[in-house]
Amino acid sequence: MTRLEAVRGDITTETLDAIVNAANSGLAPGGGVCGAIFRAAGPGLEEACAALGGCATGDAKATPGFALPAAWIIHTVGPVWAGGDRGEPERLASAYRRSLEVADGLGVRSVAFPAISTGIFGYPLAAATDVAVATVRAMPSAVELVRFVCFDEGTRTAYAARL
Ligand code: AR6
Repeated sequence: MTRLEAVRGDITTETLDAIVNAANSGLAPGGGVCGAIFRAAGPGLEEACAALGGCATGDAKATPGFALPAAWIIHTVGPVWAGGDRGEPERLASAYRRSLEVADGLGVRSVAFPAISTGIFGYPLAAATDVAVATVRAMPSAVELVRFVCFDEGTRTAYAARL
């Protein structure tokens, strides 16, 4: 059984086994939480990401955490919101599922997620948190703790309402 919780915070300071990055398909630094993770992890991360050959929307790939407290970074690419009828819910669910599969492959027991797609990618917060919580709950996994790390109070409240 995976335990789910939501906290307010900065995911780059999380001390769980792995943190998830809301990445772009090129696995390039970018902005938002992704830019913050690249800055905090240090230059080794860019080199490691360049060797991965990108990541499709809905897929996930791991690198070490480099200078981060977390041992691993799981890079996943959520969908860009385009109105909701372009497969966005399925692709967002896939990003959460694939991240947990990668976490299981690494043997990690605790994973921190940001609110994937709800920033620059424009996915409406309420709908995105529905997908995040339902998908993680439905996914059989050896991960014992999933922590949704929310950068602002509105996001934390949205998760808290669903947990
Ligand atoms: N810790 C936790 N959450 C954060 C942090 C942080 N340090 N910083 C921002 N957030 P976004 P997306 C929240 O835009 O929508 C990038 O350029 C933020 O407030 O980071 O999936 C990538 O390279 C929001 O709630 O990710 C991609 O090109 C959430 O993280 C694109 O943006 C996600 O916002 C991905 O866009």
